Amino acid sequence: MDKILNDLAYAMIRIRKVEEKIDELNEAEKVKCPTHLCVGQEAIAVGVGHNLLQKDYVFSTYRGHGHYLAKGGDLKKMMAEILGSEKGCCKGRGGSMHIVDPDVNFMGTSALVGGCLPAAVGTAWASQMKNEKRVTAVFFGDGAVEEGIFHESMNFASLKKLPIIFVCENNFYAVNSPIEARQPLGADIYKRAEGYRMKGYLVDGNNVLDVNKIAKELIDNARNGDGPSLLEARTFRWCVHVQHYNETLKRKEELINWQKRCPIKNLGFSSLEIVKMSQKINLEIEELLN
Ligand SMILES: Cc1ncc(C[n+]2csc(CCOP(=O)(O)OP(=O)(O)O)c2C)c(N)n1
Ligand SMILES: [Mg+2]
Repeated sequence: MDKILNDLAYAMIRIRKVEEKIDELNEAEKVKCPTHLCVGQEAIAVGVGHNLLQKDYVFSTYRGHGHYLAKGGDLKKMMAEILGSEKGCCKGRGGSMHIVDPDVNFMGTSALVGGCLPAAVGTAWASQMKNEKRVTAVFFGDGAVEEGIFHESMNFASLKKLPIIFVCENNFYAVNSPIEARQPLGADIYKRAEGYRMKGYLVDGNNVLDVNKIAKELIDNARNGDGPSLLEARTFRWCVHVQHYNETLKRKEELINWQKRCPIKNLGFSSLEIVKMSQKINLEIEELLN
């Protein structure tokens, strides 16, 4: 296995193990804030994050633990934040839904659906004005596409040719509402870019190599002044919307099918290799929690 593949796998397993630990802490009633886990969706955070530089900006959502870690965020500061400690990246005042850490240019997450989109566009505009060659990546869910602010943000970013990539994690659900109950059939999210004269791309969000490849191209384009793009990454969340890991009976069948396409298991590592990496990560987590 080459180094990149190994790094991508390790980063995804690390996010998964952290989310599992948070679930455990939730069950033990140690977490005082709402937590939205990203289990099943790790490949998107990792594939995009792998291609960003330290100076690049990331904005995300309340489901943002994976995005923060993939940007090089400090796991200790994140766990402290989730546990409401002064040692957290926001001194324990923000909690899981409001992770901000300028040390790694992770500029924020929001409890508001689509809430970070305009801030990300503004940041990209500032980078452009200062000719800094910095790229902004903004993550959001399929639900945010139904918000007016998504369209305003896309319009302005395209008009100004801003160095930003819009990354839509399409997990087909907003809370318990399936996408077909919310958007017209066939309204592929990536195609919305066309209306703003922006390039739109579709990728298998469970394939970290595919995400990594396309993200590199789009980030390079943005850095070179070719303007923004929209990336729709299709995936599935393995947990209920908020707090607990356990999936409801309602989505069980879909979940079983998506679990067969686990972004970690399908990378070709042996079970033993996965166990070894998991053990190392679990040790890291236990050490920092002590
Ligand atoms: C502006 C706004 N409207 C509604 C809500 C309530 N709400 C919280 S999460 C959510 C679902 C969003 O789904 P999606 O954007 O697909 O993200 P996912 O949770 O699937 O990652 C909704 C409607 C909110 N927080 N903010
Ligand atoms: Mg969704």
